Amino acid sequence: MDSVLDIAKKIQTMEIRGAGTIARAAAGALKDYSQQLDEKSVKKFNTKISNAANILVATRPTAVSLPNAIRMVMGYTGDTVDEARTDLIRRADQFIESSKEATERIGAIGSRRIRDGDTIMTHCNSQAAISVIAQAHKAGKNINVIATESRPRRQGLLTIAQLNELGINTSLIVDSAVRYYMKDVDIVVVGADAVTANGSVINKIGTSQLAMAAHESRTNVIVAAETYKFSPRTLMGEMVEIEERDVSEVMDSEKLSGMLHVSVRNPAFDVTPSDYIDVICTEVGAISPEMSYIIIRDILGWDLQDMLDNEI
Ligand code: RUB
Repeated sequence: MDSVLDIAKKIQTMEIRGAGTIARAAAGALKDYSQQLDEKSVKKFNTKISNAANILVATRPTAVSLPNAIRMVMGYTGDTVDEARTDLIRRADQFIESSKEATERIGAIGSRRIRDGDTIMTHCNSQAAISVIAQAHKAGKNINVIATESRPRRQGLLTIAQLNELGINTSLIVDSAVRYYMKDVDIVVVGADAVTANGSVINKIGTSQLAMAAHESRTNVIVAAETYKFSPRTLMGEMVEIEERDVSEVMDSEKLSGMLHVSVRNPAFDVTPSDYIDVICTEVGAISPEMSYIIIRDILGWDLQDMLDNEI
């Protein structure tokens, strides 16, 4: 169980971060754990795997990629421990492989929306969004990127390092400069932690402000999101939980101790309404946000009637 707890801790502390990377790490952790178990009874094997899955799912509440990935791996079957383990490993490998392919495919699809000479604004650090930008650059388009710092964890610094490595001209700005620079932006490209059944997108805090500024200036917003970021449970009316992280990410908590009338809030994500999104680029195509239910039903295989019948 140590390896599972180790990955769980790394996800919690954000050493492992970003919705796709989190999902692949969790699938990999279940695979590794299954290989360490020397249970003889399949029942005990299943119980241990299921406990590990619960620990991993509880690490971060917002990225729907995490429960979706775990669900895909947990669909394993087998009458013996060997059969169960083999099927689990196959499913984990399949998820990890297809998730990487999805990011590439999203890049190929999304990059067609980028024109030669475009200035792109991005937020936080999304591998799917960077795939779109990278493939536009690879196709020979002359592009510039404006990347936000993304307080409080400053994931924008990871983005500028990645884009620099690719040789893409990039400017770093503080989050509050988004509207100031929007006049220079041709297209906004961001990732997603979750997409709801009604086409809203949950992504790093500040995304909705950026999308609102883009909407105001008639600038298109592209969301790059693998289909496993779509949230089946929102079909049943559930809301995606917005993680609120520790105050210490925003300011030194000790400095706050004398301030009896002050509290610090630190939501990690926000919700961008579908009205502000032009297209969601998935690995199965560029869709309008209104088509999200079709992804949940036809690609992820969830059916509203089944969910109601089985009280999921
Ligand atoms: C990361 C974030 C990213 C999405 C998509 O938040 O909001 O935009 O997770 O990333 P955090 P990807 O740093 O809190 O995990 O496209 O890599 O899945």
